[in-house]
Amino acid sequence: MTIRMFDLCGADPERRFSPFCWRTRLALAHKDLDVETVPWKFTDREAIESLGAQKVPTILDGEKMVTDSWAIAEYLEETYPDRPTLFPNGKGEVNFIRWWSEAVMTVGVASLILKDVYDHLDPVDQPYFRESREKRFGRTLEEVQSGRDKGVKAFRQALTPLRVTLQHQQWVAGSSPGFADHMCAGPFLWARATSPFRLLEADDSLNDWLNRILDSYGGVARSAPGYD
Ligand SMILES: N[C@@H](CCC(=O)N[C@@H](CS)C(=O)NCC(=O)O)C(=O)O
Repeated sequence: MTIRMFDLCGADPERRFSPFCWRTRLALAHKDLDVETVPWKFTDREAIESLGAQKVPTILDGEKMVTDSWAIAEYLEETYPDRPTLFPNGKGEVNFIRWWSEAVMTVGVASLILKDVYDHLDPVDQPYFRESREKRFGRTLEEVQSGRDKGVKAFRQALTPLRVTLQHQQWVAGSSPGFADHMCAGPFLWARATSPFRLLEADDSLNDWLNRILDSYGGVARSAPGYD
């Protein structure tokens, strides 16, 4: 049965940019499950609230609704145990990656591209995004993103644990990819979809891993609209 996934989009419905939705998109591809993505906008509340969800990613597997990227990964692992595992080493340490990728990567990337994200939204979503994100950050979108040429240096430095890990093993999850890789890739795919700003220097060894992610699973991420 085809799984339906509500997936955040910009003014261009093909431009899918949520870091959390990318986690789920890669996890579904990893499990080799049929998926139909449903483009979703921030102001399209009714479409997911009628299912009992507040945010995306949200999936519908038949009658079963699951929301939240971590909960979806757990659901897929439990429901499709015969498919390639998302947690080759169990879930324990992956939980650390979950919170590290959110606190360091997602927050870090937001401070570098937030106004660019806004620029890619459908005009109907822009007032909500500006108001909610400016409240969250306590500054205007323009202020959040200003000084990013300096800020990106600290962001790159903060990626050292990821960079060094990937100098010793092919994937964050070890010898094969897993949900740990999907979580770390999400923020990069978010930026790729919405901003020409370069998060990584051209000679950063992290590019090798990121390129492998982009080309994995039939190139599901590479073929999505974005800045390369
Ligand atoms: N913890 C959630 C976070 C999901 C999330 O924050 N999704 C954002 C899009 S990136 C959303 O749906 N936001 C709705 C809103 O801001 O109203 C997960 O891992 O899925």
